[in-house]
Amino acid sequence: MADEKQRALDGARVDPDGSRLITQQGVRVDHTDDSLAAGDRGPTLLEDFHFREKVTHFDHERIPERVVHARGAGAYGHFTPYDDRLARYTAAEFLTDPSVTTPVFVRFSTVAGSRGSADTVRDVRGFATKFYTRQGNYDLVGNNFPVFFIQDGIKFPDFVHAVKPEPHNEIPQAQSAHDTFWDFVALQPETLHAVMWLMSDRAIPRSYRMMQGFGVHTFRLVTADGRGTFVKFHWKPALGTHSLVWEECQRIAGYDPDFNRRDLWEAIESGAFPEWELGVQLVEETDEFAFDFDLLDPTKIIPEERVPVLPVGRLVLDRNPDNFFAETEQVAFHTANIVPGIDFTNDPLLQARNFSYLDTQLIRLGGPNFAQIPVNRPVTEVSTNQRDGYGQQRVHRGRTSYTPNTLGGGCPVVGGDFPEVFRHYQEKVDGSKIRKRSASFADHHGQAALFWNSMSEVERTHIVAAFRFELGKVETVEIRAAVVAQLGRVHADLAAAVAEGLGLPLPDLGEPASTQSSPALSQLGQPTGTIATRKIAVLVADGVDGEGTEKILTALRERGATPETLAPRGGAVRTAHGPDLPVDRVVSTMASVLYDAVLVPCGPDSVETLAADGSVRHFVAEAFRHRKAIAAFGTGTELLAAAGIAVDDGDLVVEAGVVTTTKARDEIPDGFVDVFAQEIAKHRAWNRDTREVTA
Ligand code: HDD
Repeated sequence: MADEKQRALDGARVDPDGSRLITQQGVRVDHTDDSLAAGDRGPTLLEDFHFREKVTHFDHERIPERVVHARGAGAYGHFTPYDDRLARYTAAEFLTDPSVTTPVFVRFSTVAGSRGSADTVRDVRGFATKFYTRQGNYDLVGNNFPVFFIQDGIKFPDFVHAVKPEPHNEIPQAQSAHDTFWDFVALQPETLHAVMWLMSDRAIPRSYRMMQGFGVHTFRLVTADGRGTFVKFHWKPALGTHSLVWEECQRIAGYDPDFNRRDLWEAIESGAFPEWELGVQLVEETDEFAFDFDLLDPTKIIPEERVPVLPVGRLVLDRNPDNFFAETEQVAFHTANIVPGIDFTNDPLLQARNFSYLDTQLIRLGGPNFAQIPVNRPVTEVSTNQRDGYGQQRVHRGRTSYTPNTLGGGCPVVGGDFPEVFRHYQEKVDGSKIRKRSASFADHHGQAALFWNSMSEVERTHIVAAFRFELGKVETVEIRAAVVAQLGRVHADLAAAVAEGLGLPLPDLGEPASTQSSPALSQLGQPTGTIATRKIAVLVADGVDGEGTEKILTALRERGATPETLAPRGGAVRTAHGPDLPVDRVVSTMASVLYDAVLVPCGPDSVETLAADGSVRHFVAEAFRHRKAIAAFGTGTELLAAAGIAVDDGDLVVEAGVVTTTKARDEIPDGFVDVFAQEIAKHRAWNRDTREVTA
């Protein structure tokens, strides 16, 4: 859909069709493979302007990567509010007028790794949205965790230096599993709540399309008559919130380091547009002190059971960028980009961010004119007295660039009424200048315990395993012990389990820091029932039951899934009875970790070939160990047996995510695909016992 933003971008888009080689100065050249030299084997001449232009441009093609969130992927889309239910709270048109669809650009990212690092590392994911509203650009620069690691932005350089690669040898890349990070955690217990999220499955999302987003801070909505309401923003993915398992992440980092980036790109290219629902938690100003934590403390959530999330609108991403650098790399988000109807609070982390984002763009994008870069331009008019600076693209006419003036007719004209113009929320502020954390920010363990209490058994097992993995990589034993001591102040069960795995003595164990829980924090209780865009590996070889396979492929595609046939070699496989079946992938180039589920069709010859190949048996066994849905029909079950997976014979047998039938061809029972789809939609068969099967 060509919205206002896309139409504006059209002016900047350049297509290569039929164009000739012309230099930046507009001169046509006929040769670009050899430099101008003095003689056959002589030196290159300085006057070779074409050579110099080409190489100079190349020499300057890199800009500094983002100091955090360097690796990311972005897409365009649009946001539409469901109705005017927020009109009572805000003057922001894009949140309250259902007839207005606002173009957006969203960039997802990891935090710690460099631009070239792998996607599937254990990390926070950025979820930054630029709304090109008719009242100006609004940036909601959030993460997939609702809490942050520190309470005051003055600690941000310390926190980032601790989590980034260590400065002496730049190791490790994109990992929190090293001494400096955990040293910081042990000494700075305000990190603990976010660390719980980091050790949980939230830190390893299956897809950007399957993760929640949060504005994190408490912001303010402001009505036309200046009334404020506290607000927290939530994004909920239509496909549900799902994660990888840790072993998969490590393997995918090798098989496909672009796993999440590719997934987003391919989904949009295929027309399966990712969607999120925007929700808000609203708190009246009069209830500012109604909680046992401070609303200004970014290490705290407001439990959804306490203040429900009100759904207000829908975000759809439907267009990939044309050029990664021009758009995804040059997009510049800034928490201080707000529009009438939205305002800040005194959250000290937010206040620091309001300085940092503008500052960082100046070095990253080379000067004060980065808002003129096409992806950053608002869809509204821009009219300022700002002139000059690196990269100035506009030709400002006239004599005046100051206010007030008479020579320029008084332009640009100031004035107007809120919400036509932005006006700051008139918060009363009164206090002494002090450098001191508010006592209301003092509890660092309560919500870490709340998070632990809210997890299912499986999720807790993953958290303990993550702590053991990460702390196991820490070389300084005292740091391991200091972190475990902090965990002892969160919850005895957690600390004991981590200590046991590390072979450390039990720290002092008191009462849990909280006995409360918030079921909404658990990912597992929230299945969505859809298998749309799920990738299913279909293992085939010559002699496969083509008829049965086609029938199931069709049924899976009808449900929106993406089945791919994998065979020992490319091209097509001969089927037992009908036409050849095209092969999508050669099995040796792929791994089960790149798929959500596995299907093994019938075919005695096909299965014999596959079962004789150790890497194929490994493929199936690994999918089993990662608790993915697996289905087999007819003799396909023999490959499961060869991989060590025991199945009972029957017309339709379902056992902990393994769906089988002895039938093949047109006798495959109708319910087979339904049941397989149900198992895939559950994301994993958490009740599966995987101990007997090694991959
Ligand atoms: Fe930040 C980038 C999210 C705290 C300073 N941050 C950045 C991005 C996201 C976040 C998603 C990537 C934007 C993009 O895709 O271009 N940051 C957060 C969240 C925070 C947070 C949710 C806490 C609630 N950040 C934070 C603090 C500071 C910064 C406290 C500094 C005091 N963040 C930056 C930055 C970055 C950035 C250095 C790097 C690149 C950029 O801004 O454009 O200014």
